[in-house]
Amino acid sequence: MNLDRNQITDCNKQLMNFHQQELDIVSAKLDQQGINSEEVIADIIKLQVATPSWALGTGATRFGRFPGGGEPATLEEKISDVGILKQLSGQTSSISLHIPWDIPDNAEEVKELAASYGLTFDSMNSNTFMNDPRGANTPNGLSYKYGSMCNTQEAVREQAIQHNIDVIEYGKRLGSDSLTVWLADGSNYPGQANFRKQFENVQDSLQQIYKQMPEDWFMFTEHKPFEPNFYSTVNNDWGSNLLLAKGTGERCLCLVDLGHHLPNTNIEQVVSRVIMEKRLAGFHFNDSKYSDDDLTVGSLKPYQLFLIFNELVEYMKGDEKQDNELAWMIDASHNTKDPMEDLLQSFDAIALAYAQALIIPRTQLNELQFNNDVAGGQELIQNAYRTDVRPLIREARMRQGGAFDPLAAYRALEVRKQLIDARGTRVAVTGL
Ligand code: LRH
Ligand code: MN
Repeated sequence: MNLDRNQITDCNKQLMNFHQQELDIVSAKLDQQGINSEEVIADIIKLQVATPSWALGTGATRFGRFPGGGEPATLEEKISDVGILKQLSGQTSSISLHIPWDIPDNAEEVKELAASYGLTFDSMNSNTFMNDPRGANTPNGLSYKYGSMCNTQEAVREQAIQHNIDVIEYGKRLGSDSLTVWLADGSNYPGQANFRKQFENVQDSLQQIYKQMPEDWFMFTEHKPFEPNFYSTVNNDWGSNLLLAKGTGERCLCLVDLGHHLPNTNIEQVVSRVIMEKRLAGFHFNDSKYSDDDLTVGSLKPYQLFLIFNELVEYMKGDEKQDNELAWMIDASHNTKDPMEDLLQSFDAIALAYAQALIIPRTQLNELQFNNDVAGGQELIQNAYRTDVRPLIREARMRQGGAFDPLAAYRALEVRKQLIDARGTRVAVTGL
């Protein structure tokens, strides 16, 4: 489904004068601080966030699932929905697939379909955390109940390795260039497993996959402290993740899922450490109150998101560069919201935090930090956080044919109603 671009332009018409006034005000204010608003707008346009295929339908918890209507049931429908998000926001140009949930019937046709919406395929996610009912991720017909790459049984590890190689093959045909490996592997009780043997099995398995990975591909390993295992997880934190990445190869990098950190973890410092080691893959953006809640980005801890982007802008505007482009991806699950509205809000929160970090006068900040002007440094970054940068983001969207306010346009154009009219209220489980 393609939206009529004129309808989006019409949505902006009512706000145009108000927008221009606000844009002039903030541009003048930034100009006084030596910040070029045109450069900020250009950077915002460049920040394209991948949409996760598994977040286009209603998510679930073990306590139930309350699906809305018009949800995508096929890979083709998911691609079409991401096309709508791109048209409305101008902030997403790729889709991150999860195998076996998104196995393409014909990869070349799927690639063409995505291209017709201006979309490409971002990182490919493998899945050895559940036994696919069709056996699509268990080529040897063995269960991942006691883990996959950490499993004491070599045949299970071999099966997990083969599944990841299969995922790479799908990715090559779709034009992706990275494999994301999140492992549920771990244990539920003391005495159940040997920490070191599990870690070494995972390390060895990642090395075997890495050897089969094309030279121009990257592997992203993703740490998580717990769930679905509740006593230990092999790749539990940034330390284990860094060890695994370094033990696997130069092009194995650490993916930071914001929800995969124990309460009060200083995630912006984790990001700084991983960047210092030149091993940052990128992000699974979301937000959380308690654990891996997969809530809308910036909905609980927007200041933390800003502080994380402060570390990222220091890296992006600095001289030291990693070989890879950082991967910007959302990983969320929507239990009570329209998935499309939730994703549009997440794109907005990411652009806001990025823009706020982009307007921090970095030279001044370095001076204040060097002179131990504690309050001065704090005030400087808080001033950026408290600056209304929304006119810059609106302008960035409009320049890409997007809506000033994508969520309002989504509702005004009755997109969900159109999807329900087209697809009905059938229930389709296409992910978590
Ligand atoms: C694990 C995780 C991982 C995905 C899954 C959908 O919690 O963050 O990135 O495979 O969610
Ligand atoms: Mn994730």
